[in-house]
Amino acid sequence: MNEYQFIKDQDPEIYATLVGEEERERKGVELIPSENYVSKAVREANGSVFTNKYSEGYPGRRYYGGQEFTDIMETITIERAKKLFNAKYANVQPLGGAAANVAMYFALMEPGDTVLGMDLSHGGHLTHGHPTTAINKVFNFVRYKMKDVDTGEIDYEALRQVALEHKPKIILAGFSAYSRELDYEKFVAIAKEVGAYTVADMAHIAGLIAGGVAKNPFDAGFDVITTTTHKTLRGPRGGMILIRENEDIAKRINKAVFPGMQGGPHMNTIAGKGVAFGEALTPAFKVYVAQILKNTKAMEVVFKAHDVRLLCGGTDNHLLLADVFGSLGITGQEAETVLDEVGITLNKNMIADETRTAMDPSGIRFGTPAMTTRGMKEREATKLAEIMITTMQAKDDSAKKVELQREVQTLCEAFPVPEKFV
Ligand code: DSN
Repeated sequence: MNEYQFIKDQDPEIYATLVGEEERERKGVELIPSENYVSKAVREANGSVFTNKYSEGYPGRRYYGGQEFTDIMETITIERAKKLFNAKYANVQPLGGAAANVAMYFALMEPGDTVLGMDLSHGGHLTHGHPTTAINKVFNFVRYKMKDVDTGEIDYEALRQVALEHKPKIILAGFSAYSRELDYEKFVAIAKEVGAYTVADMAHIAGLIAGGVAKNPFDAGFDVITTTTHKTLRGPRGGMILIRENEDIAKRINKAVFPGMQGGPHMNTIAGKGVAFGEALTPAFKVYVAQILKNTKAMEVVFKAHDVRLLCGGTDNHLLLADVFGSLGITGQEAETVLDEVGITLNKNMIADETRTAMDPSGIRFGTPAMTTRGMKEREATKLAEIMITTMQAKDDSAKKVELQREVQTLCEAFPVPEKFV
């Protein structure tokens, strides 16, 4: 039976968009590094009766009755999150990564206090204090950068100097467009010197950490991790905050999430997180995340063979940033558009010390979490990287683009979007 039968009968307009999106996801290759395909089990939980329920508060301490099943479900989800990340406490209620970060700031700081975070043009995130965000009006953000944009090495000495000068309350590690591992021990040492909390925004690499192929900041002594649950972790769209061991921090985080920031948690999404965390605890998930890294490496090899400049000089994780304007003479926007035409989705991206605009920058950002979920391996990653480069070189050649689009479609037909991971 058609899984959208009720929508089809009741609301043909929305039904048409669902069918269209399903086909788009099936027929194209998804290389946006922050996207993935969730299992059918996660989608069932997300679309379940838990969407009907108000559950302000936390398990055992709610403001509404009827919590016998929500309490059990949220507790299971919390316990799985703690196990995955080796955390003593977890809050699984944040509605997204931005909400998690804002709650974390209010839990650990007073208005006017300072955060030391990654420069936004060097891979930091909007919620790390972009001038256009509301949070930037409340807290003071200062920056560290890479020392060398062609190796990705962070300038830890400059970071220390900024910390000594500005005495931040939080030193924030993490990124949305950076492809190397961080030296978490150095962050912790500097934070100790200035009396700051250490927070890692691991939204992009949470799945890699959970599966053991990226370092866990808690092993170096970080206090808090914030994350989304829908990227490499392959869960539903949402956020989460993990606390390594400090009970006082955990209590402040809980209060900052509810009632500080949010009302009723989305219990259906929390159920989806629980199911996804269950999947991430299986041996199959470790194999999956290890393959993500092999696939990005395979793409790196092809881009380097074609002399395309890669920011950070390559990758240790699930994503790559390429300076296509500098190397191939095509802007990030042109590349995004032409690749979309052949069925490859990725995003234009500013590169470090960008000279162009955010809407038409020099770079593209792409990654392998979603294509790896489809079962594609190094051979397909290599093929895709070659198709990407040929497409960008042939951006005005319509006949060539039709041929490339057929190649992408053939690949997609051979690797259907799976419904089950365990
Ligand atoms: N929009 C996400 C990303 O693509 O990295 C982060 O918020």
